[in-house]
Amino acid sequence: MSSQPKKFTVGDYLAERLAQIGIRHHFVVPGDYNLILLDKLQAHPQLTEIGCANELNCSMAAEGYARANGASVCVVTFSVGAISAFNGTGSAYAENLPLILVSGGPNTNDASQFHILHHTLGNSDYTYQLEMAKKITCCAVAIPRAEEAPRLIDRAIRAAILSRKPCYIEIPTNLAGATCVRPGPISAVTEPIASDRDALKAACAAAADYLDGKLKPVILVGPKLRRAGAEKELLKLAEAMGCAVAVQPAAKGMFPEAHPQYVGTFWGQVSTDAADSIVHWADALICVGTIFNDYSTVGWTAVPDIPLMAAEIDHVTYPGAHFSRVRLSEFLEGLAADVTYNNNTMLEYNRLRPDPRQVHTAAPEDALTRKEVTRQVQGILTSNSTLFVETGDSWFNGIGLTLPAGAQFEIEMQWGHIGWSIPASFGYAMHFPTRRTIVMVGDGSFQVTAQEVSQMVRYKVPITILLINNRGYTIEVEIHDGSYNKIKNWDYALLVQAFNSTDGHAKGLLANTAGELVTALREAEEHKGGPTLIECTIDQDDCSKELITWGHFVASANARPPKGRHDD
Ligand code: DPX
Ligand code: MG
Repeated sequence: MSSQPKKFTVGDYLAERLAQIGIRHHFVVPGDYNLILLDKLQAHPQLTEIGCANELNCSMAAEGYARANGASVCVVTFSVGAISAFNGTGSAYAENLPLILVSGGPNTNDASQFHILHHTLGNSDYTYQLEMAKKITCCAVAIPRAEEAPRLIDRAIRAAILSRKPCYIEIPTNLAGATCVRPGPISAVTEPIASDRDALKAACAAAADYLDGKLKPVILVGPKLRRAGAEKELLKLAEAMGCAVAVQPAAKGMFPEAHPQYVGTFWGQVSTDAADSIVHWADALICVGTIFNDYSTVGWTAVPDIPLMAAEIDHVTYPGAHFSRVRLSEFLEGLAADVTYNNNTMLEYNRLRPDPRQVHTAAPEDALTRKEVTRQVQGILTSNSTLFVETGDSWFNGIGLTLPAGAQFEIEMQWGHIGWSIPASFGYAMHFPTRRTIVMVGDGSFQVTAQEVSQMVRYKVPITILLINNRGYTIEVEIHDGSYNKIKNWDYALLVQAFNSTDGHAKGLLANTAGELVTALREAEEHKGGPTLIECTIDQDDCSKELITWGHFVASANARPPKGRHDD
């Protein structure tokens, strides 16, 4: 290729591998330890550099990009940058996303010469960052010599792609431009590990047998389904079985809501569409990529009390059996071929199915409420929408919505970092510029990562942000109240316009009434040259009843007294 540099370097090697695995945008914050590396990445014709305001946001933007693209990269400088980026890397770990965290590192001569360097802890041991990274990635490598770069870069990227977890690659500042061999075939990095044929066959046959002995099977879908790339195969299994299909809150949208077998979101007392009635009636629960944590089980009150059959990303476990090296998509497809049709739970659910909710439409002059915001968001969702819902009451407001076929839903429920939705939606929209990205975010969360709106302005990304201003940390109020749950109010609409400076096109709008929100949403839809933030002011005590119920149970789980030897 004529555009390729004559001298091929470690930086070029990384750039080529990133392009080969489908990365088209890399999220960066510069610093003197990574500048040569950034030059090399910039020089690659298939990579576009996206600058971020800080490394926390940069890592979260990459986290969002990985949701859209399947993998992502975040490039930062040593320690001052990387340690902030560890937060988004933790999110990628918790949320099962292959985010490649790349950090510049000290010159390879400095450690042996006992030099004290800037941006470090002030001693000459520079291994601490690599050691920290090992805990929050599936594979962490530091390149000691250019000759080792191909092996270590390939190892880290392969581990990330196969395990759907982040990896860490540290490239010393004097190695990014060092001569390196060219990469070999990319299949050596990306080729998936196939299921063990015998284990797969045995798992499907045993699962079909197990289900034959049950009368009331239900499928429960969890967030790892999409990470395993097995949504189509799940649909096949569901249709072959004919049974009810519920989703966990973090898996909303992973099974089509318009499908006749969809029975809602299961999370105990705050379930939607009476999903809990049918899940509790089941005598077999096929859990596909599920995560049972204190939030999804509503403070451990909604742990199903029947034996679970758990189909995971790379293994299957259920009462009396375990099969390793079975890929989820292959297992679901194989079981779909072996299983017997049994729609008992669907017949029962159709008798339990709640009537469609009557939603009151507010008059234009009515003060804005949470319910009215949610009703209007429902009205703008189309097959082309992606809805991001932030930690806070936005979770409950978003989960209560009905997704039209094709609409996507993004939530970060395992990590639960307030502020995630702003950079993550930005990263996501860089991959999907023609989808309409809509964010529901609280005032407290917005304050954590507000700067990243300025990148939406810079890159002219038309995201619609509904900022729900209830003057504080309401979800925390429901879990445990105190003066720390109050925050300083901002003029959010004005702030967003400040990001415009002389050349930006963000819109900041304020909606105090139902009518003002209608007008603002219309303006947002027509505005294509940058983001539109609509500050929706609601009363401080206006929150969903699901949040209150859930908050009470989570608070009791948090408050369990320690169990010591004397309490046994
Ligand atoms: C905290 C949370 O305003 O939403 O709807 O008012 O609750 P609501 P806001 O965005 O407030 C969010 C706030 C403070 N959680 O209620 S959920 C603790 C927390 C966290 N992440 C980080 N720090 C603290 N989840 C980074
Ligand atoms: Mg709030």
